[in-house]
Amino acid sequence: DEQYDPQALQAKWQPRWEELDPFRAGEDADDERPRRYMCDMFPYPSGDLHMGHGEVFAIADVVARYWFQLGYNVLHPIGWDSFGLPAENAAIKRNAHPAEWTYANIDTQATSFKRYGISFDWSRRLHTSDPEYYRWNQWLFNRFFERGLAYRKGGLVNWCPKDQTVLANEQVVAGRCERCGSEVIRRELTQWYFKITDYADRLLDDMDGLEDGWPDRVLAMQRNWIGRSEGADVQFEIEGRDEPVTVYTTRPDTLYGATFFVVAADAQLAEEICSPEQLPALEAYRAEVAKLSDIERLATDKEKTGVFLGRYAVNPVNGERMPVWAADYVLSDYGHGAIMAVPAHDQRDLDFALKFDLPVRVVVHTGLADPGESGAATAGEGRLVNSGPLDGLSKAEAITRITEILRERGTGKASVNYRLRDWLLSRQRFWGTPIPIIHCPDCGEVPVPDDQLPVTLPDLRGEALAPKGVSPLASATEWVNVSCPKCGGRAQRDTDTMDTFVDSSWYFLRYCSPRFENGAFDVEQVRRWGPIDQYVGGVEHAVLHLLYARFFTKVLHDMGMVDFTEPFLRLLNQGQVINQGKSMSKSLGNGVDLGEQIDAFGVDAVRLTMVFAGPPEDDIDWADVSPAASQKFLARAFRVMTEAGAASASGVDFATGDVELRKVTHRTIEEVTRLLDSYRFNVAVARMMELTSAARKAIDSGPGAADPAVREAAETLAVMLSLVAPYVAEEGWERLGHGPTISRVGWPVAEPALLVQDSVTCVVQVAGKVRDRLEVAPSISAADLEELALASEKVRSHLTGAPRKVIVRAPKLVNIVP
Ligand code: ANZ
Ligand code: ZN
Repeated sequence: DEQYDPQALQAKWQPRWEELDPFRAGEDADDERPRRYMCDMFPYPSGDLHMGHGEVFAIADVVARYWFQLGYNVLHPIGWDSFGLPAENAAIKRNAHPAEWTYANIDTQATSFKRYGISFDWSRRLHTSDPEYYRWNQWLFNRFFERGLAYRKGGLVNWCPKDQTVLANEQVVAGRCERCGSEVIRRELTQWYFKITDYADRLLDDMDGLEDGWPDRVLAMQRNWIGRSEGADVQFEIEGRDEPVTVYTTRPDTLYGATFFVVAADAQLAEEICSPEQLPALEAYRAEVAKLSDIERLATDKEKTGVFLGRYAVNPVNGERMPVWAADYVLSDYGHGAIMAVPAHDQRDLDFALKFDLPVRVVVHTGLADPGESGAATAGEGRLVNSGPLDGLSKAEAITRITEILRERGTGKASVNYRLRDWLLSRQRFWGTPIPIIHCPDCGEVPVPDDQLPVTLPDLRGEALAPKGVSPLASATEWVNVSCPKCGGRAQRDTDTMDTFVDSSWYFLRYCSPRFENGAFDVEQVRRWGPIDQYVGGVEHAVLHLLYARFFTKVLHDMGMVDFTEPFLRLLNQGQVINQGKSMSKSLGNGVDLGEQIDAFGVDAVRLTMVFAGPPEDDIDWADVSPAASQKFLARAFRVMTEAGAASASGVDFATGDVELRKVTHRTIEEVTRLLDSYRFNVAVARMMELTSAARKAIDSGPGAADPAVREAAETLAVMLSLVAPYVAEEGWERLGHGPTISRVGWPVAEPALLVQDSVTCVVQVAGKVRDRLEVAPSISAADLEELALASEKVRSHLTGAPRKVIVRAPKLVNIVP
């Protein structure tokens, strides 16, 4: 059959691939091939695969299949991130168990992945909601607990009123729940945390080594999220209070310009300091502040608010009395929850001063207008003024000097602060990993012994899962009440589950030995495969998953379990698939269904469209691309392979083929290789299209289908296409007389002799006589050719000065009139 029928090819090859299983990673210890580890961020099983999946997996598969063709021993696993809220919400709605929805969706997605032809090693498949997986979350929790890296503390936490659970800082976006969009409120709760702040410096410093492999914007987002800030702690006496209050400042050089003092309104300190007369005003103000998110509180354009606390702080360097205020623009959980306000050089302080009529004193002379009058604080460089011993110094000199002075007097010291907070781990929801802790009235927090793991979830379903502010696990009384592993007395299980980001922080290590029974992963196997050479996924994980996974890797490194400190050497963030310039959404009605696209155009055409649309980082507007055109191209490629296969036998000597076509083929090999190495996949596809056209021309109006060069072009095309359109490539390969499968037959290598650029001979005449012949490129410009001709020794020896006239007929003739 000469017709290209994508659905028929899918029906033919998918079952054969399942049988052949060509993408199993080599497990032999003596397998000498160099190894590569490709990992796609694993999917969440919320229904069938969507267009976004279609894009990311198509792009990652180009790289993985390229590595297979290059002869690497490739690990390319797949699994599911299968705990989480949507399953639970669906279960409540349908009065079912979350597992039913979850595993049904996993099956759907697995089937779709197989149809989509992604080069996975299916034998390593894992699901984080399997007890055999989450058992190791618990085991790792125990290790973190032993090291003091998992701890419980009380404090104000982010609470989503709709999902009825706490959220990590990373899950609060612009004051709203990352999942459901509800406005997040603050609640006082005792919760489990991972001590990621212990690793802040290393998380920051090790990013230097990722500069070449990671997108700049992700590095910038992580640096900003960790937010290392260098400055000084300065102690201020408060009149009528024994204890001094410490503030953190990045500008200790401006200490002489501090004219008032501000305490975070919601900090304990505010009521400690407050005079009795001002307490009612403070209480009223606090009630207002409690309604705001951090983002709103910190917004620079927000009208400043605050209350005077009826007290004075004393500036440690000049003894000046400064009124103490409480305000919401100072946060209780950053620095020390109190600041010295320098209105001349800090805009927020200036706004506050102007609102409440507080003094403004310039201490850095910048040459700009007086902030008290202009309303614009000056933060730039300048010389110090009004600052006693600092006068005349630059900003940097003054920072060094004042820090010394404070240290000598014992009222301050250099200090570093981070924006990063510890990772809040506890969730008051059902469908997650139970925290393996037993609370004993006598022994306190007792980890469930390793040999009793996993602590599996009790069998709750439907209404029992409805959010009620405490974990649904608390209602499973039999499950909750246990005896203490230490003293045997009556005790209770912790009823919270872990943030599902714990699951995704180490799954890529589990892939190396997914059935390992003696630990989270086989250290030897991770040594073999790790770290991941190429990680691919969405930029929305820039500060969540990617930061947590880096943290876990470092902890595991410190435990001696992995020998690297960064999990992902290279990171690719694919763009989004949008439609008509907008994100796809139900309300806009611009959704495109991946399954429907595949039914209409075939897997290969959809994959090729995804890869051909543009650079992998760019968004794809589905309204601007044409899967129909992709399908037409694949039909052309199919016919070239079919006709070449029918007209000649495999194994012929290509060297006897048509040289012009051979040159095109080998130049294509050379260029496509280079383009793939630099991740310019869309341009690589364009070159494949050109090769197809060249082969077509050779068949129709050149040496004909039987020419060995046509077969060479068709075989080259098949291997290249196998990265993007595996079905048509596999079929073409078979029609070219080769047998299954094309998946790892080897990447073609260009013959240098065929890469030599064509040249033409240019005649150079002086006064009508031929004086030289030059070999030049056919595409040479007239200006270049003239320069070349005038530079020739043979020509110059016949010239006495500048020529009167030069007539250039590129590329064949230069005529010089002396
Ligand atoms: C005096 C000063 C003068 C400041 C000046 C800045 C400019 P980063 O870079 O984010 O670390 N600050 C300190 N603790 C704060 C808190 N809990 N809430 C809100 N603001 C706080 O910012 C550090 C600066 O933010 C500190 O330096 C302090 O203001 C303020 F010309 O101190 B600065
Ligand atoms: Zn006990």
